[in-house]
Amino acid sequence: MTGIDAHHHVRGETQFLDDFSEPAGLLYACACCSTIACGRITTLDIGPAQKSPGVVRVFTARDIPGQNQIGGIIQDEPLLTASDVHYWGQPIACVVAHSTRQAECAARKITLAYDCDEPVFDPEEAARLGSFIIPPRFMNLGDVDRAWPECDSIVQGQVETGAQEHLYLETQAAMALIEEKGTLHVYSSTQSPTGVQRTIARVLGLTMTAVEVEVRRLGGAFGGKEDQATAWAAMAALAAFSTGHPVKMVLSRQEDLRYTGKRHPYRIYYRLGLSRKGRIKAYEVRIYQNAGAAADLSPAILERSMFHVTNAYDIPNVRLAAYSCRTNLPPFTAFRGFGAPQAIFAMEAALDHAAQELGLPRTRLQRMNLLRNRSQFPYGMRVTRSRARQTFSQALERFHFKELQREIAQFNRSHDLHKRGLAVTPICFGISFTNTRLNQAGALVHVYTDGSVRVSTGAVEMGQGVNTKIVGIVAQTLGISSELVAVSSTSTSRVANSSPTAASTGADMNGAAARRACQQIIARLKDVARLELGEASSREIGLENGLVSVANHPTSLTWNDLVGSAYARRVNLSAQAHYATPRLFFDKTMEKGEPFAYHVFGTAITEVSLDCLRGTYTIDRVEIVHDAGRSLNEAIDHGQIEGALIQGIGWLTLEEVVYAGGRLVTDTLGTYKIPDLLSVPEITIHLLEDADNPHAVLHSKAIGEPPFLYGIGTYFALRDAIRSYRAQPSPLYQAPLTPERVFSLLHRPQERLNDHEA
Ligand code: LUZ
Ligand code: MOS
Repeated sequence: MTGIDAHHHVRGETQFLDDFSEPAGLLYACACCSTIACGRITTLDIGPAQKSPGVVRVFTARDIPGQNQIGGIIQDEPLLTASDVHYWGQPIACVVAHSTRQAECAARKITLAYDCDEPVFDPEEAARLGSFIIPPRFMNLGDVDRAWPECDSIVQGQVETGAQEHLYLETQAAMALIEEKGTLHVYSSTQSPTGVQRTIARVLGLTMTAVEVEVRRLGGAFGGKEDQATAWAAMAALAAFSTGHPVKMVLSRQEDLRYTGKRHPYRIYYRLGLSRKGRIKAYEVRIYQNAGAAADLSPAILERSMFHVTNAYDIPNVRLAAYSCRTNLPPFTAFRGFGAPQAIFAMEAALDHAAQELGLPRTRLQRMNLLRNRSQFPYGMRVTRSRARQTFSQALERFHFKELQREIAQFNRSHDLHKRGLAVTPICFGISFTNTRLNQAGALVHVYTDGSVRVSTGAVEMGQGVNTKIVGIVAQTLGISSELVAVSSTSTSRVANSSPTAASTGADMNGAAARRACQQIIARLKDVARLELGEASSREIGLENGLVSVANHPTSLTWNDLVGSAYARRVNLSAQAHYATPRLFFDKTMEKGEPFAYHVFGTAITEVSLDCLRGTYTIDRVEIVHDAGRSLNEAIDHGQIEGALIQGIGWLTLEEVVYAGGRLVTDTLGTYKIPDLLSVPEITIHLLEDADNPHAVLHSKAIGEPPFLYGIGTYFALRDAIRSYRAQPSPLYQAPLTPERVFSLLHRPQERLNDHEA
């Protein structure tokens, strides 16, 4: 089954928020944001802006009727700051006018003056100043101190990963309408309708029942709309609530780039101890997360980093310290992988370093240390069904790794100025929100008297295909054609208290809830079928291919007749259901528990070519064996793997976020580069066969985030190629590995080399 939106997408007919038909009297909002990184506002004069043509009203902190607070995990972020400025681009005022242009023009007339303080941008400097988002966290497995003396080799080093812009095609957007009796209907481009609803209620001093938030679909999100869609929706709601007019707020690309948070930059220090043969004995990591100026989702992201420090490896002794550092940059936020990519990159860097030190192939070290069944993670959980070894060996065999390795070595011997590189990347990603309470979902299913079915869940469609998967689950459960099933927009009035569509759990949890709702309806319909068929009620009634079956034999009773009969007999044809992922728990005082329902495994092989004179490179081929469970939809899963891989490659190669004095320098697509069609490698994906998974709906596995990690192979394949040209000094693993940085690794002055390989 192809994606249910595909037809409309390719014809350009799909409606995104800014395409919705505009209500009469619609006003347009624009934010006025700070132009310093740290200090206090001494003058804020909105007078000239208020007199500007077309302006209806200018809002500042003083106009907020409820709490001026949008922080989710920690209440440390005002919607509009009245005094203290913590980052360049922090919202101060919101201008509402009859056109976007008029609002933007007026926003520039707001007069601001500040007392400036010294900003802090470096996470370790923030840590030295004691500037943390949450108290540092520590986690231990085994005893590293007793393990170090037993190691034959110990390497230590430093890893730096950069920020990453989400670059969803649809920028942040919201439209708020007043309904009768002072209630609001808000369309928001958010992954978290309930989060937006809760925050708007708080900001306006309303109950949550007074605010309905509705989401049709998003033009991409990638985590960037998990928390950070809220501010713009709250501003539109504030303006609509106060003026009585509908208000729309859509960020321009440049506003979106400048004002919204990105993937967190991390600095990580590692120490890895191994036996002579390459068995890992001990791993110590210190993680500095650059959180930016407010908590946003940083504590949860740090937690996922902590849970992924050992990637797909069994390491008996681990010591970990994790710091979420408050700096004067726009609050960094969720981005596909949610802190795991940084931690896993550090693990792979440490292994790369150790392989150089021991003079062993990196793949040997990887293979020797892969997770086994019952291996324990530092957070206490044991692996139930490790597919780390299975995917690793399959990838190497299926894609003829040995021959490839030989061929590349041969190529590198016979070429001086062109080198090729190779890397294998096993991955392991835990599925469930690390915050246990979020692991619940709801669904509402209606069967209409013509046999068509409408399903609503808390899931937000953002191009990832969750609606298509849910249609598939509903059709399969009811035994009817998927053409009979439609998915409603996501609304807080249809499904309440939904968790954000995030953590790769959208289809898992909402699909499971939808299936449960269908099962309730089926139970009632089976009773109706027994009455209709007059069969012995002991025999097994089924629903398949639109027909009722008895003991697996189709009868002439159709789905439509059955539904009609149920209605005539006054049987309820609607059901609401709830799903809560079973067994999860986590004890933060012990830092131990079972935070995940299961893990996703896979292995990628990455092949690159390097032009050593210029520092330019191509990513030639990526070959992947991935554990998707029993895929709910292979086309969608392939698409998710390809997209995530390319996004991961971008993070580690081209995409460089640069700030100067806290102001984003790379604030256009002329200066911020993402992979384009021509830089995409040849991708081969093999989904693991016979891969059941009892822990998710219909034995599937979550797909959204794990394949992002395959991009990590690119970095190490490039380092491999660079080493073939020139031995490298003791490594600082710094990403992104832009052509500029590659050039400097290839050609920097010789005297600075402190050679490990020569
Ligand atoms: N969001 C969240 C996430 O709130 N908690 C998580 O554990 C998570 N993991 C991945 C992506 N988003
Ligand atoms: Mo998330 S990074 O919104 O799954």
